[in-house]
Amino acid sequence: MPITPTRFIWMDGELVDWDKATVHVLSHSLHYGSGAFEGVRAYKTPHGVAVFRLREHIERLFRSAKILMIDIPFTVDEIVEGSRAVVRENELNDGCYLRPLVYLGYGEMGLNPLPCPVNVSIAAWPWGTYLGDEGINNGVRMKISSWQRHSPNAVPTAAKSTGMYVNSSLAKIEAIKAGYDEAIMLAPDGRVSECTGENLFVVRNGVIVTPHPSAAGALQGITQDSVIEIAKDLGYDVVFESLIRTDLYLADEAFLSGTAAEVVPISSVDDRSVGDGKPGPITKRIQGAYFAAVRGEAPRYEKWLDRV
Ligand code: PPE
Repeated sequence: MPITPTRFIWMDGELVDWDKATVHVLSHSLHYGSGAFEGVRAYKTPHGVAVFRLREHIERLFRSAKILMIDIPFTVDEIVEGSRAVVRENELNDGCYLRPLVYLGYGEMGLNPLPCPVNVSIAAWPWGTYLGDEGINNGVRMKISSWQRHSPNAVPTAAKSTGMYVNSSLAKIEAIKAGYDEAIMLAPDGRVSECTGENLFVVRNGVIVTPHPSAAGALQGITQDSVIEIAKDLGYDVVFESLIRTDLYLADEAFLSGTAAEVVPISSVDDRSVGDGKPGPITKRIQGAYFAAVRGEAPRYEKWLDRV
């Protein structure tokens, strides 16, 4: 997905011109994947642009850093304010995607990351639908990947670490080359984990089921959490439960959730249509309520909006 440049990127406390926001080729994270990042979206609302669940994202960034033993030289408040500044100063009033990144910079080489300088950047740019307008409206075709999700004792799946995404990218390449939109990854025990950059839900007999992030070795999604709250508010039962691949084939409805992707119906898994292959009624209701929440059209979820 192409990036549309904006004016400034926040780097270590300063707003730097977009073109000057560069790093040295010997930066540690570039070699060893030793960084952590976030993906956050801001939306246009009737009362100005608002970042969706900003503090929760930045708190997760700090949890990722903790797992990686990276000591971020800023506070949560400073990164939250830096994120707001990037949206404000770039005048991204119609909304945008934000990418906070913690990376180990230039100064040390070798596998011991502990002596490395810790740098933080926050970029933002307008970003359209991640899996395409067609996907968001009519559903995406999924393939179960031959690439397994990491064992949490090999690469910690609770950390949104840059290096972890080699695994996701391999799965994504495989799915795209085979003509699908996105991949579903199974955990080492064979159970459904998540997608390359999204969590996954199925609907079975009116009950909404999603794998528990810790049990499934998946990222604890903030969109997943939002969907669960919205679904319960709409009166649905939501349960954390392990899923196997045939649960996906036999689901009445299925959808995925993520900040970049938002809420996207799944039309088929491994060429078996989910339900009748069209977005199901529960999926559509939840998707509609999610978009109303992020766009500031649902007073109940104002608490999730951070105005810049
Ligand atoms: N699982 C993974 C592996 C993941 O990367 C994401 C977010 C999620 C689940 C959903 O988490 P949340 O955004 O909190 O609901 N993926 C980010 C990166 C996407 C990318 O292309 O890069 C995102 O959605 O911003």
